[in-house]
Amino acid sequence: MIGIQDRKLALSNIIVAYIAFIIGTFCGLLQVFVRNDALDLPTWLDYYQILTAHGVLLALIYTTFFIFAFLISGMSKSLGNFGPKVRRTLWIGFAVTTIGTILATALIISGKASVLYTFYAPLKASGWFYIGLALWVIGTWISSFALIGHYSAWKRKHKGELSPLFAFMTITTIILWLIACLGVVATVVFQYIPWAFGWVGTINVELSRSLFWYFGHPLVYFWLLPAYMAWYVIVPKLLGTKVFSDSLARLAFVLFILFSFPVGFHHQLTEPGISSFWKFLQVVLTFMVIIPSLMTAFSIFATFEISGRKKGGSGLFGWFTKLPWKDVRFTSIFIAMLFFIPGGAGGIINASFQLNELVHNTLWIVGHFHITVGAPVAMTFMGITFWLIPYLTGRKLTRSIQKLAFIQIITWSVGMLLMSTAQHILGLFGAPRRTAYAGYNGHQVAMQWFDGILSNHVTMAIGGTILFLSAMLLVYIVCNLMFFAPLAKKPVEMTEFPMAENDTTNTPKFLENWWLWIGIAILLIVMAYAFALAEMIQHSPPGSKGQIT
Ligand code: HAS
Ligand code: CU
Repeated sequence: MIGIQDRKLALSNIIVAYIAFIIGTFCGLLQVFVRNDALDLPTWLDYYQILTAHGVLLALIYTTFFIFAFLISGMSKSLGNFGPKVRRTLWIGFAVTTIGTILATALIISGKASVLYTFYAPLKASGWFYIGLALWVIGTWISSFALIGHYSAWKRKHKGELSPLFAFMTITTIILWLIACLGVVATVVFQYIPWAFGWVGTINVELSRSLFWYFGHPLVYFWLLPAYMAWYVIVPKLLGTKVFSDSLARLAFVLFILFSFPVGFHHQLTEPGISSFWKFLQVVLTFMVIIPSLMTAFSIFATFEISGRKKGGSGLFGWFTKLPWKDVRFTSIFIAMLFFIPGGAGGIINASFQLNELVHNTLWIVGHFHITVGAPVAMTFMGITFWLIPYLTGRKLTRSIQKLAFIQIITWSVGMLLMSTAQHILGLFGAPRRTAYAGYNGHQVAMQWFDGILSNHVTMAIGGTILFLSAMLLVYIVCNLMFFAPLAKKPVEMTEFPMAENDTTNTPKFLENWWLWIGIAILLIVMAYAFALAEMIQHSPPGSKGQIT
C-alpha cells in the first residue's frame, strides 16, 4: 500500500483530470449539434471557441493529469514511497501545471484564444494563452524530473539491477515527453509569445507548424504509452498470469523513443513549404513506429491465450471464453484494444503519402483520433479509474457501481462506434474538418451522399449525445468512488493495485541504457529535421501578421 501522502498527490491529479473531462465533454456535445445545424450558439459563444476548449481540455489536460496520477501511484508502488524532496517537487509541478491550465482555459472561455488545440499560426490568440501553455509544459517537466529523481535514487541503491517494469516504462514515457516538448517550447517561447505580445511583427508559419508537429506526433504516444503500460503490466495480473515477455515489452517501449520523433511531417503532407524528399523520408520512418504497436498486439494475444488455456480453454479459440468478462477492469480495456485495431489501421492509411491527400482535411481524421485517443486511450484510463480511485481512497467498487461501470463503458463504445464510423465515411465523401459548416451549399447539408444512415451528421450527433451521457455516468462513478462508496475493511480484491509479476532473467541489460537510446533518437531527429528546418528558415516567404477570429 502506498503512503497517504503519495495517495493525496495522485488523487489531486485525478480530480483536476475529471474537472477538465466534464467541461471538455460538454463542449463536445455542443459541437455535434452545431455541425448538425440543430443548434445556434448564443452570440457570446462560437463554434471555434468550444472546439478549442474540447480539444485542449480532453486531449491535453484530461490526459496529462490522469497520466501523472497513474505514473505517480505506480512509481510509489513499485519503487517505494517518495522522499520529502521528490514529493515537494511533485506538488510544485502539479501546482504549476494547474495554474497554466487555468490561465489557458480562462482565455479560451473568454473567447481570446479560439485557435484550436493545434494553435496553428496565422491564427492568433492572446499572448497570455501561450504563457498558460508554457506554464503547463514547465509544470509537467518539474513533475517529470521529480519522478526521474525517485528512479535514480532507486537505481543507486540497486546497482546493476534492472528496474521494475512499471518504473522502466514510466521513465521511457517521461524521456519521450521531455524530448517532444522541446519543439513546442521552441515555437511557443521564440515565435508565438514575441509575436502575440507585438514584440515582433510577423511569424514564420511553416516553421511554427513543423515545430508543433515535431511535438504533436510524440504527444499521441505520450497518451498511448501509459495505456500500453496498463496492457502490459495490469492486464496480465487481472488474468492471473505473468507478463508475457519482459524483454519484448521493454524493447517495444524503447522503439517508441527512437521512432516517435522523426515523423511529424506526416501531419503536413499537403503543405507546400516542405520538399517531398523530407516528407517521404518521414513517411518511411512512420512505418517503423508501427512496429512496436504490432509487437504489443502480438504480446497481448499471447497473454490472453496463455491465461485462457491455463484456465482450461481448449481448441483454437476456447481460451477466449475463459477471459474474465465479468470484471469491468478487464472488459473496459479489452474493448479499448478492439478499437485500436481499426484505429491503427486508419493511422497507416493516413501515413500513406498518396492516400493522405484524400483524407487530410476531412472528418476522416476526426474519426481517426476518436478511435485512437478517444477510445483505446480513454477507455483504458476508464478501466484504470475503476480500481485506481478505490485503491487511493480505500473505498470499495461495490457491485451496483460495477454494474453502472459496465453501462458506462458499453454506452461509450456504442456512442464512439456510431460517431466515429459516421466521421470516417463522411470524411471519405469530402466533409471538411475544423469548420462549423458541414455542407457545401449554404447552410443545409445539400449533397445527397450526406444522407445515408451512417454517412450522416445526425448519426454523428446521436453518437455524440450517447457519449456525453456516458461521460456524465463516469463522473457520477468517479464522485462515488472518491467520496461516497463504503470504506473497504481490509485491502481486499478491487482495492488492489494490480501489477503482474515479470521474469527478468533473460532480459538484456543494455535495454536500460538510456543514453544509448537518447543518442540514436537525436541522430534520427537531426537526420529527419535539420535540413528541412534550415530550408524553412532560409527560404521563408514574408512572415504572417496573423488573424484573430
Ligand atoms: Fe494518428 C493524425 C498516423 C496512432 C492520434 N492521429 C492524428 C491526429 C491525432 C492522432 C489526434 O500519418 C490528428 C491531429 C490533428 O488534429 O490534425 N496515427 C498514425 C499512425 C499511427 C497512429 C501511423 N494516432 C495514433 C494514436 C493516437 C493518434 C495511438 C492517439 C493516441 N495520425 C497518423 C497520421 C495523421 C494522424 C498520418 C495525420 C493525418 C492528417 O492528414 O492530418 C500508429 O501508431 C498506429 C499503429 C497501431 C496499430 C494497431 C495495433 C493494434 C493493437 C490492438 C491489439 C488488440 C488486441 C485485442 C490484442 C498498428 C495494439 C484483440 C482481441 C481479439 C480477440 C480480436
Ligand atoms: Cu502523427
